[in-house]
Amino acid sequence: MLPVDFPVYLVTDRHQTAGRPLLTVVEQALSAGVRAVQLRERDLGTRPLLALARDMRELTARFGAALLINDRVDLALAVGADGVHLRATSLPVQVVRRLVGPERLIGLSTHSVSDVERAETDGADFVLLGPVYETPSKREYGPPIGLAPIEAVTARCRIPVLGIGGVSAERMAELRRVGASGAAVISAILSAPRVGDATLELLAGWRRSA
Ligand code: TZP
Repeated sequence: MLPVDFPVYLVTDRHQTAGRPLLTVVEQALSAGVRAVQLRERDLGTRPLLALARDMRELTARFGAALLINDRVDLALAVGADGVHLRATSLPVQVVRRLVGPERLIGLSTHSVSDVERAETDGADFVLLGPVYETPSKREYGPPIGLAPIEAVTARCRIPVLGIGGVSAERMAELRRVGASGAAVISAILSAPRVGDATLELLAGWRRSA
């Protein structure tokens, strides 16, 4: 199984690229050092999502980066993705593990310490915990939970925890200080005027705090 050693996990949203093609923007992020991408185009139908997942597989493989598919175990298997990213309403982790086997990564989106503890018991490989900060789309994800739950859960659990929600380069250091294994971002990369520079700044923010 691939190790969870990606401090920046890029989550896609083709509506947040300021009109630029998603694959172009993701390629710029990969060139600048992103090593894991979650394809999360939840409003795309199955056939267009399959086509995009194939392109994304080819692109991430070219950079040796991991590709996880949001929610769609079938599409993850169909395109040979490295894993699946689940949320509370997805198939349960144990069911997905039986489908994808021991080698593929299972990530899970969580919102509380108890969610993370359950994810670890259920056999998820890593979790996203958030929203940590205010995000532009805060209503969809609920109020920010702050850093305290990350600090509490990383002290108790071994599963890697990545913060999500409103993460910027300046915030990478404090996430690392409270024990996070990285951060998942959408707008900090996809909406940046210069995608490569924004990616380098996030990675440098992480490294500076070591
Ligand atoms: N889950 C919790 S917050 C969030 C998701 C998918 C959105 C993160 O987007 P951004 O732009 O990195 O704040």
